[in-house]
Amino acid sequence: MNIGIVCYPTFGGSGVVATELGKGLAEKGHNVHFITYKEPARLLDAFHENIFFHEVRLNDYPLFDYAPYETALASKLVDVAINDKLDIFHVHYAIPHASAAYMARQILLQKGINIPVITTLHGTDITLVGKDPTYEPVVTYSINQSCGVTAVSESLKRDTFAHFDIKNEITVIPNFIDFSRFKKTNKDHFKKAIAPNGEKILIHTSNFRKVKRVEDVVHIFCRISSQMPAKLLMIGDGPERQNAEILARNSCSSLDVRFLGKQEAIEELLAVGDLFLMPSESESFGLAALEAMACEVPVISSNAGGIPEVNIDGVTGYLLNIGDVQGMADKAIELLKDEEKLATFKRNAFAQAQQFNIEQILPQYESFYQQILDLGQCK
Ligand code: GMT
Repeated sequence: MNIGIVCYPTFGGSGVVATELGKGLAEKGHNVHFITYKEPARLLDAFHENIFFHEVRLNDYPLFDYAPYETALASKLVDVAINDKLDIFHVHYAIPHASAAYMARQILLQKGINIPVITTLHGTDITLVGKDPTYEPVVTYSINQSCGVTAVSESLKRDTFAHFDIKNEITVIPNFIDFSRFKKTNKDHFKKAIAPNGEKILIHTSNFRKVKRVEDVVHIFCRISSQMPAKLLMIGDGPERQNAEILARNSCSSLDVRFLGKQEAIEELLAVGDLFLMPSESESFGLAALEAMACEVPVISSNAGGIPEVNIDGVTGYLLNIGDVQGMADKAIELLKDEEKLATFKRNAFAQAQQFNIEQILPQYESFYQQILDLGQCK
């Protein structure tokens, strides 16, 4: 198949899932065309056969306070669809990708070319940004006009029906993990450098947006480190990083907290972790938690959104109410102090992550594509 994938090219979850999906499809022999404003972060690691990148360029014009990205994207989709004989558009994150693809599809139909649009909903496109009246009518319309719609969790599917007037079916295809990359490896030298006295290592990775409650991460850690020797690795960057750094400096030993910024080889950092912290306000799935679990790191998380579909309370970690930093710290301390239980949770985390093995999930996307193509004409 010739597949056109539209996504945000950043380290954010939807971009990561879209890129890993594209890489997996290309390995199976499909031609995958990424159409976005920058080469996706996870494509930069190597040259990939069957993968093509088409940059959406925005020409500067003095009239524009805001350059019309959606128009440029739709035009690029038309161009790539014709020249590279695409079979299908698969857009990740509804805003503005679903409406741009809808526009491209209409233009192509006028030229006698029928290219179905599949929209994958990822989270904040529904639970936060998309339901805002600024975008809601267009999001509702473009979801309803998509030929196929998928959501990354049952929770996100429920939220979509709750917040929007959706007439389309939504198929849940969960996020996935590539175990050839995310696996426990021996990084003892690195562990020694981070925790020279055998301190337990806690990890948080995110885009440091408000929804991640990074200040909670610091509060939880300070409570833990007051009870036992521990270190915290804060990985990623974003608007809340500075507040979290100031909080860490003022509330517990800043020597025990390291802010590492954006990192490419997350799996190497996860390899030294004992516990992952995800106190998010909202999380449609929690891909970062799954990445940790694949590397045998149990998770202390909130019970928001789709997290309970990934992290199992009392088995792979613990789930507490949003904002319950004391409860999260107590559970973390309990687990970190009980070596036997910690080892069991690490094994359980790995076993649970296996359910989301790319080898099982990727064929679900392939058969979904085929199902949509077999429908022939849609809307
Ligand atoms: O979490 C973010 O802010 C990034 C966002 C995105 O779309 O890039 O992540 C969402 O999609 C991920 C991949 O499907 C999910 O694992 C995240 O849970 C989801 N984030 C939220 O719902 C807040």
